[in-house]
Amino acid sequence: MKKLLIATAIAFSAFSTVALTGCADTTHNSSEHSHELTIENAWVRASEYSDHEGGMTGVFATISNGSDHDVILTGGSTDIAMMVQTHEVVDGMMQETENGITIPAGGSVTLEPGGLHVMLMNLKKPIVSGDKVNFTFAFDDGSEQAFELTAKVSDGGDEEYHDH
Ligand SMILES: [Cu+2]
Repeated sequence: MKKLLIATAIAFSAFSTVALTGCADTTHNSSEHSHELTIENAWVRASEYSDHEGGMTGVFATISNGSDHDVILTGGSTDIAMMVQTHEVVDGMMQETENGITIPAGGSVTLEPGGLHVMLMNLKKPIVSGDKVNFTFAFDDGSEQAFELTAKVSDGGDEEYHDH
């Protein structure tokens, strides 16, 4: 048992070193891409729809594109959900967007309850207020940005999740 723990510790520290090196390389090489995308106020919603396994919820944020070309948010990845989609709300009903969410050149888009959002579906674990959820935003230029989101309750946009 002790040997196994030591082996795990060594493997983990080796991984950390690789991860840090990768991070440094990204910083040097990303002038054309990821530095021009700024993600602020990212959070995940806690609600009656997310508080059980198999539930769903939305990820929200303000995304700014400082580049001179449009960038498309294609979705992202997380360990906590089986499926991640980009959604919009039309006439009070949410649906998957056909081509991600476009962040216009020099502009910004706010994902918010009742509007555009990234949907986490078929949750593997409940999400309740205060939970930390790792989520990585992914864009069509190949860039990604990882966050640890804090789950919180929101008043607005409840109709987003209602079945009709
Ligand atoms: Cu949705």
